[in-house]
Amino acid sequence: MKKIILILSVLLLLPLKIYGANTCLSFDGNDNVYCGLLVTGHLTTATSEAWIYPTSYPSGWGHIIQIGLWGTGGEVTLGVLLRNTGKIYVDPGGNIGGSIIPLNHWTHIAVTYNSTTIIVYVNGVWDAQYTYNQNSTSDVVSIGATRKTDTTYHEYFIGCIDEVRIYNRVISSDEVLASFKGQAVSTTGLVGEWLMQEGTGGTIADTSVNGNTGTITGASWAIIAPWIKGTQSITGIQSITF
Ligand SMILES: [Ca+2]
Repeated sequence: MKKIILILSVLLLLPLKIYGANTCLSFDGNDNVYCGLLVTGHLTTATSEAWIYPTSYPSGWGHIIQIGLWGTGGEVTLGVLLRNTGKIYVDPGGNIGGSIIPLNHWTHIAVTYNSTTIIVYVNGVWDAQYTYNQNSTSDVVSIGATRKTDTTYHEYFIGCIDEVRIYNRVISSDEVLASFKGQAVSTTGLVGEWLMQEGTGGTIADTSVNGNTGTITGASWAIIAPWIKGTQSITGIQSITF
């Protein structure tokens, strides 16, 4: 009887572990999520942020969050990538951040721009700053790979991505730090938020006012994300290993 109860308990707990956990998406090197058109025209100010857990550096570039289309006649509004050097790379302009992003750790990335200046934050701390020249053709959003003007993909991220947010404003350094700590940040200007809490299925919900559901191609669900948004402070922790 005890054995039956134990088996039943395990069977009952398995789904709880999937659906009660903070899930994320795992990208193995040829996957992407397409979230559709963010805004008509171009964002002239923006912030992109995400938690990333790279398991391998890409051979060239691995796109984390892309706003815009890249390719013939196209250039992104704001692209946040991981380079084969382990550093954050920002498109357009080929600007590379200062910190090496560790493999098999969670790291928080935020990038802001105000039409002329890009600022890169790593784990809530200023990492690099650049002069910027925006020149996009269409502000569509892709996660995990570069979407080209012919709608094919390349430059794949390898590892996990979670809690992607896009604002149509430059969030402050205090807000970046608060987000890193899992604290609430004003939703003013929040135009895309994909928390990846579904844990199953082929889409991710956009919990911003825009409701741009993301379509998953190839990426799988994982349960290695450590906290649920806004419910747990991780003050002082720079990266987390599981
Ligand atoms: Ca999540």
